Amino acid sequence: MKKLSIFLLMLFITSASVNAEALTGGVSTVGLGNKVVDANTNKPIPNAQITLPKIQFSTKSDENGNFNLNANFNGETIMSVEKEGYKPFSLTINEQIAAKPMLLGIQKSEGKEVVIETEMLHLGDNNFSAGSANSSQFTLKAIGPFYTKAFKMSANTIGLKNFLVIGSIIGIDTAMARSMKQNSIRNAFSSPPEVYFNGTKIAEIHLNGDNQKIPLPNKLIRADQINEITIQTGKNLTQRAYVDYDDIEIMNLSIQTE
Ligand SMILES: [Ca+2]
Repeated sequence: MKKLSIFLLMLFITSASVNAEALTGGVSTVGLGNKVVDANTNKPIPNAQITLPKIQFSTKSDENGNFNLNANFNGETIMSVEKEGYKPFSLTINEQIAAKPMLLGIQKSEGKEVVIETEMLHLGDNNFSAGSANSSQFTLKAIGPFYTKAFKMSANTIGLKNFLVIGSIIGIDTAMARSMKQNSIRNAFSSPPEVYFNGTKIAEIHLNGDNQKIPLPNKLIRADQINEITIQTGKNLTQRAYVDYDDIEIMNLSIQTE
């Protein structure tokens, strides 16, 4: 057993030095060669914070916008990029995506969006199947079946188009998510998460993905007053013995006005 561990250790050291050589030679290897740029100008963005909340990995881009993901994770995970003056950005990645160089274009904030939440949220009950979409992802304790946030909207938003933008959402186990092969559960599926704006249901979310934009009906906006967004997760429709909420994770909520 000891011999085996020493052998494995040697193997590890050997492969690590191969990677190091590739790096100094300027060749991209696993997790290397990623860059953050301004989506409009393509100019590199230094000092952006790149985070994988699942495994509490965090790094910053260098003066040329470059960063490495020296992180181990399995399955899909949410990666977020934060930089002052820019819109919060997140992306669902997996090992295959992370193995290739990633070019991330982030957009300058125009002051037209209201950031509602930048922390990763886990809705549900921490009871989920191993085949669930992104089940290996769940490390945060569930805050319960719903999330609510109050925020102010100015009077001029009524004449414009307004959206709730969900940066990333994973773990949804609806029939549609199953048919799109977003999970590997064979015998169960859940109702979709529902979105409420000032008490009225405005959307159902059937699929996992990034940057989902949900229109906010203008007639529901309370101008210059407190407005409220609620996201309620679905229920497992094949479990009748008890209530099993669909465990999902959400990152980066904002209201955008166009
Ligand atoms: Ca559950």
